[in-house]
Amino acid sequence: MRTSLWAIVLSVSFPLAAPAVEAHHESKTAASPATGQMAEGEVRKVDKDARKITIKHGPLVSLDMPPMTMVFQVKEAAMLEQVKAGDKVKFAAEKIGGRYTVTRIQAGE
Ligand SMILES: [Cu+2]
Repeated sequence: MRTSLWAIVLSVSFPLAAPAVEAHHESKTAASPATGQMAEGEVRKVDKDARKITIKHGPLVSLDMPPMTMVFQVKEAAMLEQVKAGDKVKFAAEKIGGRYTVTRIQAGE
């Protein structure tokens, strides 16, 4: 347990140690419009092997979808480590390659 905690500390602190790289990216303002598109939902099932997540979601304005329970792909497998069944989440989804894909997700408080 100690070892993995230390690994997390290392990986989190590393980007902070390189602020010069970030300064070159002036993309913060360009990325901000997506922030308003986070939808609310509740995780029903996480399938790490298939890289899928079942979410009971509220209205998805970006996908023109009413509230429902459905299965999404996830963009990165690591996203499934951040949430578990029963969690209330905020997430963003896009249609990528014909599949509804969660591009960002965070557990709600
Ligand atoms: Cu849906």
